[in-house]
Amino acid sequence: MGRAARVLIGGVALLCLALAATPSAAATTAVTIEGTAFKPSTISVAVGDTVSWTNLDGGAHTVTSNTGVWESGTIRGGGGQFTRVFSTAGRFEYFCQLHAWMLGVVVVGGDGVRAAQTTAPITAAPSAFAARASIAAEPVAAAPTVALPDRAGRPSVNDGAPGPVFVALAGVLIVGLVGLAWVLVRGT
Ligand SMILES: [Cu+2]
Repeated sequence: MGRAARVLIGGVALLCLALAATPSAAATTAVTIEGTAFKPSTISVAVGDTVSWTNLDGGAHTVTSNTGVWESGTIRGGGGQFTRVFSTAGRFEYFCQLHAWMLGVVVVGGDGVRAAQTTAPITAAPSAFAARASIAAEPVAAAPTVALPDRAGRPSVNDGAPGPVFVALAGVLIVGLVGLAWVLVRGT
């Protein structure tokens, strides 16, 4: 075998090794939310993969980690999405805060990890009380401003009473009108 052929074979072998050592590109696994359920409810992905949830129901849902690892917030109905990258191996159970019976699990890891963890039953969501407390903590849209009477228990500086500038202008106006009327009456 000539030198050129050996160099070529060596180069090709090195290239193959490099390609084999390169981690495969991270994938995205899709979960749909429909019929008030996560479909599929159990998925297994590799470390570094992305999971994307798409809400096909009419109403809102959440994708909430049972152990507080993540919180999607409200995912609106009609196509709202939430995506998350799972960068550590493990078993991650989640539920919907608005429908605590909606349960799912993402199993992240090598094939050995996944084989063992994917078949384990999904445990129940945290208590409804915890779920409600967590929902209450979410920011809500500001209520429309309503003019209220004097706030109870707090001394009011200006509520309901005309300001000093207004009083002064009204006084000047009244004096002027009275003066004008007096001039008109005297003129006739
Ligand atoms: Cu829901």
